[in-house]
Amino acid sequence: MDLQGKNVLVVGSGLSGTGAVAALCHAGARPLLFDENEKLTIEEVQGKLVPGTTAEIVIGALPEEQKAAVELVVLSPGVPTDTAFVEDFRKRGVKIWGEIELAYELGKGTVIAITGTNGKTTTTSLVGAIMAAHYKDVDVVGNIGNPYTLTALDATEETVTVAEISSFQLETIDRFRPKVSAILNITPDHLNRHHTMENYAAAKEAVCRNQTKEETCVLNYENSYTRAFGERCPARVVWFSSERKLENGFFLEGEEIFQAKDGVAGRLMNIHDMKLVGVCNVENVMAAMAAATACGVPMEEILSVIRAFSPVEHRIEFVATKRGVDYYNDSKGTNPDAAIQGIRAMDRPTVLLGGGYDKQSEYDEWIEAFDGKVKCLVLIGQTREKIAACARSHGIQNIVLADTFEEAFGVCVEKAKPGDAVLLSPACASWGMFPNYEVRGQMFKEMVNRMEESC
Ligand code: UMA
Repeated sequence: MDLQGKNVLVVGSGLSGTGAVAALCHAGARPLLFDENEKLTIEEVQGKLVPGTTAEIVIGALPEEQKAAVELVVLSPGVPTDTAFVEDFRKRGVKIWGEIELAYELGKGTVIAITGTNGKTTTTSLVGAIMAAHYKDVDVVGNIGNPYTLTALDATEETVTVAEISSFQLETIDRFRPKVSAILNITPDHLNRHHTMENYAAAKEAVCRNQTKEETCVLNYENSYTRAFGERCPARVVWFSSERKLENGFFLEGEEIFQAKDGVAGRLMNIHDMKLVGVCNVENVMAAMAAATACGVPMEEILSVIRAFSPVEHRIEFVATKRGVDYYNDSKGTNPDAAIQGIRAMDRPTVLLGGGYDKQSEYDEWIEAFDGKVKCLVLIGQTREKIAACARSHGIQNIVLADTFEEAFGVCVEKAKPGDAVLLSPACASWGMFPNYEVRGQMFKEMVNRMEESC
């Protein structure tokens, strides 16, 4: 689409919206930046714009005459696609893109798109590091926190863009067609937004919608959704498995990772030769190997980056030992499935700090994964009562409900004894108490680091 002179409505003035405005300005369009949050001021939003870019700004409600002039809508990922507001533009026949589609339309070069319920950020960072070791011009963008629109305009045919893409972002793609896609796993998450697991899985699967057998999709053989999707996936599928030998693909056997081609398997590396820990990370590593191989990176180079790669911040991240207690920040455990990986990684009595924004998740499987290790469950946020009731039904009695994050942290410090662990792994998004999981994790780390060594 030629954007020159087009009236484009950008909805949401966060990272994606301001990134989209910048890209639209460079493309010669006329962006109108709209945010429904009435608490914002025009000056505040103006202050968030990328220097050198301008947009008309509207806060609260969009007047009809401005609606009527809109020729393209660009939605931020946090904006639901099934509201009357969005439906109105659909009825008017106006195209609705997400920020990812806009960036894709403006960008050039090779795109690798990584999605899945868990492991996206680690895998995206790892693939980004592997690509950067082999190619000169590599951008790591998307849900990881770096809007794709900010790099798309500078991309050339030589650029490799490694994008972490969420289900929210995939709802609004149109022609987005990565050379390599990966769906790491699909487990319940964001059901308040997608309503059903079918809708959520369909959003994830959309990452391959425009791919053909000329492109590659990396899929997890051990996830029921991705395994079933492999049958109808339009791309060439490369499998990985943490549980069985595969005829073709990447698999874990014992402590070794193998790559198989037509039934012949070659050993690649021992899992203790990397700094990432846990089966979930072995899966992420195998997915990264598959994606990088599909982009022509030699295996020796891939392995040397994997050996040196350190875990991502906020994901089962060791913070410090204070008064004999090990503190771990797993703020990125924003859904039960991710939080299961967090508690599984603990090998000692643990005081677990959980709870947060209600995404209508079920917590039974997470609580079953406690496996006798959780000596005290400290809960905050909207979900604290629901989680407490679920935990009680699974026989957990030592539960403390706290009103604030600071109060919850104080309880953790008080309950943990030398030799224990304190784990922030909320199984919930941070929204409502924090702007995002990074701020929550950062605050936790600051509180740990401020503690005195001894009482
Ligand atoms: N807004 C509206 N109308 C609405 C909803 C929101 O006007 O109906 C406005 C809000 O008032 C706010 C703005 O939109 O001012 C926020 O937009 P946003 O929620 O899309 O947030 P961004 O700052 O653009 O950040 C988004 C992603 N956020 C979400 O998907 C919720 C970030 O992922 C991503 O890093 C960023 O784009 C850059 O690509 C965060 C996230 O939590 C980390 N993602 C979820 C997850 O990982 O589970 C999907």
